[in-house]
Amino acid sequence: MPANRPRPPRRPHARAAAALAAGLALAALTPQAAEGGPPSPRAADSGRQEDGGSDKNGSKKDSSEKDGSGAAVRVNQIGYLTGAAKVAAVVSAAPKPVGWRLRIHGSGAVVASGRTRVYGHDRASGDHVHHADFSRHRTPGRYVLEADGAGRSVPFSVRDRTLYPALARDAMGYFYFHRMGTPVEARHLQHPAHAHDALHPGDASVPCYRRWCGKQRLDVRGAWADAGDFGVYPVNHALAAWTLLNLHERDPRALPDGSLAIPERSNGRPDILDETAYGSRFVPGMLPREGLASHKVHNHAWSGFPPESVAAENAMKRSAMPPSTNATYAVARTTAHLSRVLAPHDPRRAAALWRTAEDAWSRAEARPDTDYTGAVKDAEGGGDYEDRGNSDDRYAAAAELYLTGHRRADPSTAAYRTAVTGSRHYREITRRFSWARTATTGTLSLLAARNDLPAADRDRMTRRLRAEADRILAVLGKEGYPVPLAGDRKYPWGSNSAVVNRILLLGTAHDLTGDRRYLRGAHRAMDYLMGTNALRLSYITGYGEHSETDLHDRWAWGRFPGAPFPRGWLAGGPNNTLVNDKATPKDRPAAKSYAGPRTAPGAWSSKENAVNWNAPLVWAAAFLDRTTGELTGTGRRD
Ligand SMILES: [Ca+2]
Ligand SMILES: [Ca+2]
Repeated sequence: MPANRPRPPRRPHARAAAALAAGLALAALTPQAAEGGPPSPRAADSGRQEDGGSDKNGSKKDSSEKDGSGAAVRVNQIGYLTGAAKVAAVVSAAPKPVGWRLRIHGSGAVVASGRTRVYGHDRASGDHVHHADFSRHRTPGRYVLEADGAGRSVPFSVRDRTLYPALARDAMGYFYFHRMGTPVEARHLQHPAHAHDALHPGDASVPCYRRWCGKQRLDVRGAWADAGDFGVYPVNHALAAWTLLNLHERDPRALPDGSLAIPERSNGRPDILDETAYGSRFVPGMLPREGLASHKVHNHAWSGFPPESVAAENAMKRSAMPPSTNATYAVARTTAHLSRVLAPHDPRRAAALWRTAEDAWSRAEARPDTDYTGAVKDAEGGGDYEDRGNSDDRYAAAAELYLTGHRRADPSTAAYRTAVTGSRHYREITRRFSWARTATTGTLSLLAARNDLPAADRDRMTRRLRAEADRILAVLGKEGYPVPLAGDRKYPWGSNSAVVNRILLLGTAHDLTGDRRYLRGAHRAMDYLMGTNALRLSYITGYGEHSETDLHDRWAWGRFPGAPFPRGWLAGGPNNTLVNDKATPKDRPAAKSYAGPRTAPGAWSSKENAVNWNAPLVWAAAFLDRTTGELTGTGRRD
């Protein structure tokens, strides 16, 4: 790696997530700052973060009140369904309600008006917030919202048709963009300039680090680059793949054949399955001839930001790191799940995946206590993905094996069923699920796929899901901005992924109960991501007048000068739990702990992106699309 490249942190994403999952005292971690430093980082509290909101003491008048820019009036920058809750957040120091007016964009005609409700001090942001509720206005059109002393919002729509017709597709584009092992072609990309030769075709034959598997070489070609780097990690991939496959199981009509720009778009199989099957090709290859699966494959050193060229990146030394039980259960659950959904379309591959799943399960069961910890000797150039608990991984794997075995009427099904019902995680559902805390995905699969569990057990799972969804709504309803994260706590690394995962739980709760409070709550959480937030920033690239444009992605950022950043990528989001870069501010309230514009190379703590973050964005977009009719009066699609 050229010496003048900034050296990334030691494994930020994995370290933080694992620590959160394990409930460790994060203060005890010792983040390592990047060496060298990013090119021309802007001061953390410059630019965007000053264009809205009072300062942290609440004493400074909002800049928009002075210049009339409207930065203080925050809306969903795309818009609202006619029957959805429509609540703008207005940053105003006024102690009493102020007047608001909804105007037609263009003519300026007032179509609704009222007075704000004073929310007051928002702990997460430090802002003094008012709410302007214009839910009763249901006439489709383009509008701006204006509040006394705070200016006007950006223009937005009220729609009786789907709000985000292309978002699920755009967000799926993240996965094609990150394919490795195959050329990424101009005709399938949003911007042809992003086309490039195959990254890491050499993954067809990778050695084991320090020969932990002898002289064997593993074939792990065919994967998605994981989180703006070039590593492949079965434990993290498992969550991303699960999320996309769960979307398909809940809504088989989502992202059908022909819907995505991918090479497999006209093969008669749903494109969401094609993309997930491509990204999961490497998974069986993580198993050596015997024993546990490699925990991860990555370079021996961090790549440049960005790499000089495809050839330079492909020349990086790269190995399969030592094995773990968790990775082996991850291989089992991903292959079992994929086998189940591919069975109607590709019985041969489904059968091969099923054999791999059973093999991986047996290997993990034979060596149940090989955790991947900081003590494992491995190379520097990838995420850690440390996980000291695998009873959850075992349960999640057993659930997928049981469901697939049941579908196949396989004689081994009874044993997997017992592993499910006998687990202490049986029926577990928590909003804090993650790649390291996986039991919830197993339970949600039990609620998605046909099985022979007692109806009473399924009822209990649904009640738990409902209770968890109620907690999510309670948190969202108490915050100044519509975010399902409690403002009296720190925001975690990848806080926006927690938001989309909670939309997934709300969506599933809505599907199973028909309760529209969960649907409305899911829209409110999307309002937060789309600009009703402390930074007046849409965290989804290309969506909204003020949307994120530079994420911490080694390949997308800087390699393609002049080409726009791809649309539909989710930024990690504000994070004040563990900040170990130079661009993310450290002295701001939780909801403003986010790096400013054009800081991507040094902003991994808040601008990272990841397969397991964009997958629930796909899920959320497809869910909101499918349920549009419920909030526009045209009924359910299905
Ligand atoms: Ca297809
Ligand atoms: Ca675990």
